[in-house]
Amino acid sequence: MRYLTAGESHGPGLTVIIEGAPAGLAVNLDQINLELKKRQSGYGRGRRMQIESDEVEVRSGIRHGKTTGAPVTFWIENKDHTHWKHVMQPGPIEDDTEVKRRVSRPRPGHADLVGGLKYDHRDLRDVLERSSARETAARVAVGAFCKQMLQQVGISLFSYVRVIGGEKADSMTFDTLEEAMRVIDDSPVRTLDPKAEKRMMQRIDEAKANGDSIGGIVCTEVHGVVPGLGSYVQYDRKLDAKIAQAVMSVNAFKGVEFGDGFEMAFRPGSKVMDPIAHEDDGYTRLSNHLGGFEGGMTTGMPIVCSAVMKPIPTLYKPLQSVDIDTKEPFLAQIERSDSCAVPAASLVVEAVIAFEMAKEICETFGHDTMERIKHRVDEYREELRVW
Ligand code: EPS
Repeated sequence: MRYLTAGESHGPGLTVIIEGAPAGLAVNLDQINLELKKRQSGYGRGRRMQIESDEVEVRSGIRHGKTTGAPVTFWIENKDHTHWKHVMQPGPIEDDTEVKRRVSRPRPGHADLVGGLKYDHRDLRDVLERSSARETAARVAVGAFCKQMLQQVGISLFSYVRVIGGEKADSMTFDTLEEAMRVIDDSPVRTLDPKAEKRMMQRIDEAKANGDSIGGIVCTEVHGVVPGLGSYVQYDRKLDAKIAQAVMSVNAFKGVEFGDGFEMAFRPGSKVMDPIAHEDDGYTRLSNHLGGFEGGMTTGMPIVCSAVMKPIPTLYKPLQSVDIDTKEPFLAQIERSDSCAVPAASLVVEAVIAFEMAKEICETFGHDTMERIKHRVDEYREELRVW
């Protein structure tokens, strides 16, 4: 299974083609649209999110509510495009900087300058239109689709915010996953700790007032995982490595860890490995410091993957940069932006992990029909009970 996205931030919209998904999967579009809505609604988003109301339109691969096995195409319209028709028109245009909304002052931390050097774009808008995090709406649609596949085989995911602008959430315990998910959905910053939530929102307000931006740490958990997904036999078959690559591909992410992650550098092995036990249901672990992976394979414990997002580079109080026409130092061009997108990004990270999980399930248990995959996963779970 694979997917490709296309589309610019202020172009007509985003297209995504998912290829290799099994036939016979019942697809709930409302569920996909709900995820898109959640991605748009975190505290700290800018004015653009009031313009957009993202919804997928199916263009191929789903008929009468079920996948056919053919490529699935989703289209998400950019409502803001009506204000950008001239700026984004594909046909030639007279050399009018005003109309083109040409960008000549690269923003530090963005793809602007390096993208310009690489593709010889003297109008940096040709870089920023595609490097924009608008593209992540398409990836959330893919993730929401994949979550419906995973649900069929008893695997569920959720994500939450652990840190925003230095404010750390305490770890919380909940009786059920559903309860935790409800708390996250009710939180404007998608965190589990109500005390930290207030402090995080204060930091966002301060950043906004100062023309600054803040980043944070998000965490995705995957539950109901079968052991043995991914393989130790070759570097490019390790599932933790594939997930790390997917997470690092999300705009503005700078680091990934599994389980206790970077904390492990401060502890001896006896406080890091997860002791093995055997129960009625088969093998289990007495802890989950390693975040659900050994040897690049799932252990069957929940996958716990955290990742750090840098503050958004577009600052209302810009940093020094150089004008690419005059080579004179200037303050970088101000583009409309968000002061914090960490809550939204938690859903994007969850989405890309959902895709890697669904892909791995297909690779391990077959691609053709959802029913067969389901049957094989059930059989495997049964086999492991007595192994
Ligand atoms: C973004 C800048 C802002 C964000 C945008 C990503 O958009 P604009 O430049 O139109 O104001 O709102 O995010 C989205 C559109 C989105 O859907 O997440 C950027 O520079 O990356």
